[in-house]
This record gives sequence, C-alpha cells and structure tokens, in this order.
Amino acid sequence: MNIAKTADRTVGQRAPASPAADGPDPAEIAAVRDDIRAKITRVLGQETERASLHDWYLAAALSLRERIATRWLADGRSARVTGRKRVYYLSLEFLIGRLFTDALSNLQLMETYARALRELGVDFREVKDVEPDAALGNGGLGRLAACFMESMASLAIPAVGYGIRYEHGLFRQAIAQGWQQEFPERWLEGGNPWEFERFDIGYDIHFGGRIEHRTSPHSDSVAWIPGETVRAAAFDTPIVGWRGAHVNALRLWSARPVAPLALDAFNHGDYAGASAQIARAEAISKFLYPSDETAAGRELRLRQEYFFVSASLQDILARHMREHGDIRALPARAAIQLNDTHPSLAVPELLRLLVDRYDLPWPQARRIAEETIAYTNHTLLPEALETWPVELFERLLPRHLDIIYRLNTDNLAAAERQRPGDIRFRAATSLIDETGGRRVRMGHLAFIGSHRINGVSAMHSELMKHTVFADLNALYPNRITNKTNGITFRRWLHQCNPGLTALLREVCGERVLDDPTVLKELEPFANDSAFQARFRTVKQDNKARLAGDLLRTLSLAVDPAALFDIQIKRIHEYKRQLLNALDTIARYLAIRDNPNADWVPRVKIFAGKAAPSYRQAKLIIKLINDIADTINRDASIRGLLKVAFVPNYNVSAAEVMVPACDLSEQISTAGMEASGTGNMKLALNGALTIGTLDGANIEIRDAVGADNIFIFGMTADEVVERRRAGLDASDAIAASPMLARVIEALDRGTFSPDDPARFAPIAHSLRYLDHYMVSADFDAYHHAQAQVDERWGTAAWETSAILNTARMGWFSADRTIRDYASDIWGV
Ligand code: 26V
Repeated sequence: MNIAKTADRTVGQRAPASPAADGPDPAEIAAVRDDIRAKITRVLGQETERASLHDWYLAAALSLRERIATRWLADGRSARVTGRKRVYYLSLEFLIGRLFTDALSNLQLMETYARALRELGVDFREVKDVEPDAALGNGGLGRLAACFMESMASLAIPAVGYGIRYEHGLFRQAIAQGWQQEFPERWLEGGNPWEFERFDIGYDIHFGGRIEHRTSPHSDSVAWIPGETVRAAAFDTPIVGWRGAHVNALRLWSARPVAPLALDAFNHGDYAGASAQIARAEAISKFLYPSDETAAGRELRLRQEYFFVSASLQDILARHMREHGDIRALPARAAIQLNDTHPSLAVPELLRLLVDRYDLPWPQARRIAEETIAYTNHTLLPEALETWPVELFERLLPRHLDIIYRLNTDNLAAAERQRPGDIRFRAATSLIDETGGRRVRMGHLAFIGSHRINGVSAMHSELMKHTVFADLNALYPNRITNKTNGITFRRWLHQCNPGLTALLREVCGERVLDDPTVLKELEPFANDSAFQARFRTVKQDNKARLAGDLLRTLSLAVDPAALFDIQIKRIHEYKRQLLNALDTIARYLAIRDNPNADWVPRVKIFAGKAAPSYRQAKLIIKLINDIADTINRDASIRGLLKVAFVPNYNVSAAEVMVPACDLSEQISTAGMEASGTGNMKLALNGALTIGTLDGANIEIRDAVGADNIFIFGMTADEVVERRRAGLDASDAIAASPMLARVIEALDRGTFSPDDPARFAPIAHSLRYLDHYMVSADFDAYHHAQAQVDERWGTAAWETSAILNTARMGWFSADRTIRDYASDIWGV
C-alpha cells in the first residue's frame, strides 16, 4: 500500500481540527515571545541581553505556568461544584523528570514556544535541557506514580497526588575508576517555577508522647498527648493532561518547625537550641531514601511516612467536610489509593481521625475507612516487605499502635471464626510478626484496611494469592485483583520519539495521539519494505543521537548501525545485570577466538543506580566498567563489541535511550519482577525484547506474539523447584563449557589485573550460591542471544519491531487508570 496516499486519506478524514496541524498561530507566538521577555525583566530583574540560559528557562516556564494556572483553577472549581468523587494517590515517591516539555507538549504549545524563543535568539533545545529532573523516586514505583498522575489528568479524573517535597531527590551517580559514587542532588537550587506554595494550608503533625484512656458514663475515649509537633506546609504542582483536558494537583508536603516553639528558644538567646529544633523538624523532608536494598528500618523513614500520611488525610477530610459536610459520605466522595505499604499508616490514621476527631463508633469508622482505602502491592521479595519494631511504634506513634492492636483483635477473631484453633493461621494473618522480635507488618495493615488489594501484572497478582497474602486471601477472599501497569504514551512515545510519532501520525492518522489502540493500523505495513525502511531510518536517527551522547560523555565511539542492546533499570541482583555481563564476556572471548567470523556488531549499554549500601550491586557496576575498559580498548576485536555504562541514569536519560534501543533486556529471575515498566517503554518504541517469563513480560509476549520476542529461561515454578534442591550450580557449570570459561576468567582477574581477586566473590556465588539462577539460566540466555544475532539485519527483524509498536497499545497507563477507576475507585 502506498503510504503517502493513506496519509492523505487519513489526515483528511480523521484529523481533529487542531492548530498544531497548521503550525502555531503567529499572534500567539508573538504573545509568548513578549511574555517571556517581560518575565526576564520584570520577574527575574534581568536585562534580556545579559540573560543566561537558566534565566530563559525560568522565564519561559513562568509564562507557561500562568497559562496552566488559569485552567487549573477552573478545573478545581468544577470538581467542587459538581461534587465528583476524587482520587487521592498517596505515594512516598513521584519520579517526574522534567515538566517543561511535558506541559508544553500536552498543551500543544511546543512549537509556539520553540519559535517564540527563536525570535528571542535562544535555542529551545538548550533551554529545555537546563531544567533539572524532579527525581523524587527510586525507580519503577515512583515513575508509575508520575505516569498515573499524567493519565488521570488526561482522562479528566479529579485527583490529587500526595507526597513529600524532598529537598534532595535521588542521589546523583558518578563513576570513578569504575565504582559508583553518590553525590547529593539539588533540584531546587535554581528555583522551582512549577510549584505554588500554599501559605494558607498547613497541618500540625504529632509524634511521641503518651495516650490516656478516658472512661465516662456515656463513652470511652482515648486522648493522645503528643510529645512533639511539626508543621506540614503544602506545595502544589499542576499536572496537565493531554490536550489540556484537565489539570490536577500534585501536593507535596514540606516539614517546618512549629513557629512559636523555635521562636521561644530563639528569643531566650538559645540559638543552638532553636536551630536544633528547626533542623529536627526539617530533617523529615530533607532526603528521599535511596533504599532499594532492605526496608531500612530507620526511624526517620517512619517519621516521613507518618508525616505525609497525616498531612494528606487531614487535608482530605478538611476538603471533604468543606464540600460535603458529612463525614459518613467519605467513601462516596473520596478514593484513597496507597502506592505500596509506605502509606499504610493511612489505615490507623484515618481510623484515629474518624474515632477521636469525628466521634464515630469503631465499627462505622472501620467500614468507612475500608470502603475508602485500596492498596497496591509492588513486590513479593521478602526482604522488601516493610515491618517496624513494635517498640519504635510505641515510642513514635502510641495512639496508632493502640489502634493497630484494636484492629488486630477484630482480625484475629475473624481468623479464629474461620479456622478455630489453627495457631499457624492466626500467626500468619496477625498484624504483628512475633518471630524474632515483635514487628508490625505494614503489608498486612494495608491489606486488612483496604477493600481492594491489587498486584501490578497478571502473574504478580496470581503469585500474591499464593505467597505473601495466601492466608489473608483465605481470610478475606475476593479482595485481591490485578491491574497490570501501564506507561503514559505522551511522554514515552510522542515526546521522546518525535520521529516515530510523525511516522505514526502519517500512517494511522492524528487519532493515534488520542487512542493508542489505533496503533494496530500499523500491522498491514509490517511487511512493507518501504515502510520498514522509514521505520528503520527513525530508529537510526535516534541511535545516532545516543551515539553522540556516548561520545560526549564517555568518549566512546560507537557505530549507530550496530545492534544497540540496552539494559536500563536499578542495579539489583534479581534483575540480573550480571547475567548480561557474563554473556558480554562470553561474546568477547568468542570474538577474540575467531575475529574474522561473521559477527553482528553490538553495543552493550547499561545504566542504573545501586542503593548506596548494596555492596554486591556496586560490585556489579564495577564489573561492567572493568569489562568495558578491557573490551573497548582491545583493537583485535575490530570494534565488533563495545560496552558502555552510562552514569546517572534518570528519566531524562531514559528519554534518550528508550527510542534508540534495538534489543531490550528484561531478564529478571522468573517470579521476582512484579511487572516492569521499562519493558513496555522499549517495546512500544520498536525494540525487541529478550526476556524471561516474568512480570508484564508475559503479557507483552501475549500482545506482540511469541515470534516477535525472545523468551528464554526457567519459569517461576522451575525457579522455586530448583531453589528447593539447593543453590549449588556445579551441574549447570559442568554442562556449559562457555559458562565455566567465563567464570574462570573472572576468577583469574582477566578483567581486573590491578586486583585479580576483586570478582572472586561473584565467581563464588555463581558456583555455589546461585540464588538468582544466573548460572542456571546462562545457557538458555546465551542461546537466545544467538537467535537475536540471527534475526538482526533481516526484514524479519524490522517486521517484528513494527509489530511490537503496533501491538503495545494496551500498555497505555490510560487503560490501567480506566481499570482502577471502574473496578476500585468507582469514579
Ligand atoms: C525494594 C526492595 C527493598 C528491600 C530489598 C529488595 C528490594 C527490591 C525491590 C524493592 C522495590 C519495591 C517496590 C518497587 O519499586 N517495585 C517495583 O514497582 C514497579 C511498579 O509497579 C514494578 O514495575 C517493578 O517490577 C517493581 O519492582
């Protein structure tokens, strides 16, 4: 079929009248230009001739923010007037990245601003790169929250995201001699043009002290006499939906000392005492915990959790009472979603407010809380399941511990009713873990307090029912449901891959921007060689851009025509960057053996941060860098293999790497990756996946077709089975001469001549402690990689790549949010 003809037809028939199609309105460009100029002089107090790039960025952002604010107020008004039910998304992490291009693109003002800036003699691309990432999250969980906020705005669902305004987001990663180093991140340093400080909104948050049970003839009540109080101050960031459909707020709390206390010390000349008080309060919103390693059990973390939960719930109830006046109507007007267990304290906090402040009887309070709250689980890893020592709770949140005990009384009674005398069942369903010191189970708390509990992929939700929540699922059946994750296509296709988007608009029509199911219309072109060529050209351009970045940042020259093989995600043993590294070594040794064979040129690209205290993950980063050093220097392999570790992976880096990927590495040990969302971003942008049957990979395979993905390795059941038999991998190594050789090279110090023993611990685990099945899966992975080589460079590859893009529409976060809206929130 002739593409140009199709394009004429589709554009004529389907394109909604949009100004973007005809280019921006010159009058609007002039208005924006004058507005930006005025911001430079009147707001920033700078002369335009002397303005820096940063000044231009701030001025442009401030002018855009004004346009957003007008719509925002209108949307807030309409939500109040219509009394629509609101969604409250509670998350300790929002991994937003940049907002300028996001808002511009959603308002279809990108071209207008680019031209306005050009008329001022400023390069738009340079200006947009000035904006620091808002990195208020660790990885997938935080990025999911950001995608959901964008989707809810695009679907015009009234919603507020609640979190913490960390002064320092996720640390900046540098690589020195191959090792990860962490530096504090300072995203607020140059000012944040997106936030509105709400000077009129603040709540007191209490900690510590004691409780008093008061019995009177009419009622029993409990009074909490707190020992310490801090103030939560509100900062709102507008989240603009697609085509400006709707604007929602992300409300982040900042911790402040309670003014009179600190002032008092100050007035008595106790400056040290005053500043200590201020520092203690402000510590709460100072840092994002980079913990991806163990649920760290730090007191400050629990203070963060309670701080943001209490401020958010007080805010939700205040708004509800202002607008509706009847606390009992809460479940009809508010849906509270807990993003993992970090906000689990919402359960006892809401109960506390309903009982202690609104005088509701316990059973009614319980019903209201349960109907309002729902909980999303994001991991099954036992070491990631949050628990807190009872003793810490008692000291920090005595009233909440009291409520948790009361909840547990009901809970254990239900367990006893269902299975009389079953001690194991009682212990397993209890809110208190009694094995090895008494601890509060935050997952159980969220589960028991929620009407719905969801996993984030089909497989993960099934596993939840049979592992961590098996007993609670038996006690409270039908609460567990699945909501497979999604990604916002606005950021992860339209904005980050304008070349592909232009091609899609031409073939599928403008509708593709609004309805991802339209991507299906690409399918008839999958075998069209003319279309394949254009698809490939887009990919090539994106790869050339990434190659330019690699040259600039790493002084590494790579050929954009080579296969770009990319693994980007947090560094964690279960994600198995090590497996990829081992196969890289195997490939290197094989090329050295036979440099003149018909090798597919490959560039192996890794990026990701390790938790600062996670030693094994940091050693894996060092290994990748040592391998890169050896391989990139070795002229004998004629550049057939290059290895790059790109430092400081973040959302903005992903936006460059995702569109430039040929092969997407999704190789976690089966049963361990709850969903994955990077897998979706890369496949959507036309990468082929090499992956295990884990998380959403399974649904991706079902969507794109088994012929268009490279699946390998053990299944989740097989992993469980093999682990039960022990972690010794001697059998796998004996069966694979290649694996044996790679481990030996590691052990001999081939890649660490300066410290030959450096990777001995890794070699040891590979042999005897193969918990993550790296050795066990090596051969299957190696075989799958050979199939990748075989397919590369053929028309079949292009067909598969196109079919990946065509069939990934279902993974839009809009679909996910619609499912939450109908099945969980009732909005
Ligand atoms: C936390 C920890 C802390 C203790 C030690 C090991 C460990 C491992 C992982 C985590 C992260 C837990 C929460 C999380 O980020 N889950 C991610 O959520 C994404 C969004 O649903 C999902 O796509 C990822 O598969 C899942 O790992």
